Amino acid sequence: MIYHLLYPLSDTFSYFNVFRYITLRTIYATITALLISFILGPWLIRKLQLLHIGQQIREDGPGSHLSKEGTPTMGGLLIIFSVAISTILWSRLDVEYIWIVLTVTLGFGLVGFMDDYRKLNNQSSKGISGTSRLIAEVAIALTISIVLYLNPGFSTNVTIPFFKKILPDLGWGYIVLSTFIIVGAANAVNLTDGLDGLAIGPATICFGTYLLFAYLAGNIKISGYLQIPYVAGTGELTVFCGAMVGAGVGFLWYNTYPAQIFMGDVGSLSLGGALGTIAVMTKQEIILAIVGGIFIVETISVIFQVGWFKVSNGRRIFRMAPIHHHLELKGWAEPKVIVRFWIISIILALIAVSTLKLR
Ligand code: 57M
Repeated sequence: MIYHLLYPLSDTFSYFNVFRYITLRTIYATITALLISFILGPWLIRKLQLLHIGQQIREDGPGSHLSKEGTPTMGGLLIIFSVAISTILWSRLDVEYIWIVLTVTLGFGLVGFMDDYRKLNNQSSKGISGTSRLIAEVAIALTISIVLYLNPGFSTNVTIPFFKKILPDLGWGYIVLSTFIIVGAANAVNLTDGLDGLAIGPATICFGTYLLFAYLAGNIKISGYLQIPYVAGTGELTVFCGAMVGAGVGFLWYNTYPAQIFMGDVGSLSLGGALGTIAVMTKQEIILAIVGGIFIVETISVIFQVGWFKVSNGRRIFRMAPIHHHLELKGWAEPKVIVRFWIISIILALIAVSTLKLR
């Protein structure tokens, strides 16, 4: 919004010319989202406590979690609010991709909110049925994927990490892949959010990595030099990713161990849905499996555990899935699991960025 208000005045006030730069607007989007989170965090925590919007802890989980009963949840509302305000303030609102990613963030956030609300109403850790939730998520992701498919400026080629010459064109199949990535990312982040800061840390690192990818994909010269797909307009997604980084760090201030607030499904689903959408729109779809490797490992641990549990009549591969609970039950202290997962996320992000040159 600021761009549309002030840049046109740059003929009269030349210093307003700075607002044309994505880098500057990304920096201030990050700072704005961070400040909103810092300032509103304590207020929201108090409000949720007053409204008794506290986490229900399952009996069959790690014993150490029982003391978390009643921790304020739905903190994802703060993340979504900070990101939305900051993005609308600092990005160019005439770029379709901004509205697409905001729609997914709010849409998946609404699905998560309904799940959280149902858990609170039932006073149990069971929310809306998995099927209803999945149908809603697929409906949102499918709509977005079709909108992108029908956009003449958006390619249905898939970027394969390490191979610049291999760009398979999936045609309408891209709609299926895009839907899978968005819904998969949302649920992978959701599964991972089981320890203090365990989801927001890697998610913030992922958005920081895609901040770079979006900037490169939106710059015709640099994308040409790196031989990565140029997608006109995705440069503005740099601003959104900056807002996500700011909101993520701001939320982590209160979600770090011992957490004063949980993000809830409203947060985990919106973060993951937004991340999957960014990966698709920047044409860095597959590399999300590297950048978001922590989310992939967490999800695979669940798939293997549940699968083996069923085929082996109740035997387990892990002491408990997802893998963060397995490590807890092996004796790793919660902060040790969390920080080590952050370190792995940083390493994966660096590897992912390196693939831009290793191709
Ligand atoms: C999402 N939610 C946390 C919080 C957060 C199939 C099965 C693997 C599904 C899985 C599941 O239910 N996943 C749901 C994970 C929950 O966190 C809430 O949910 C939001 C995110 N969606 O924002 O509101 C609990 O996680 C802890 N937590 C923190 N700090 C945080 O910052 O400590 C969350 C955020 C919170 C709190 O305790 O209550 C969750 O874990 O449910 N189920 C599981 O993950 C369960 N595993 C399991 O059932 N394993 C079995 C299956 C696979 C056969 C097995 O391995 O034998 C575990 N989760 C819980 N208890 N709570 C174990 C049992």
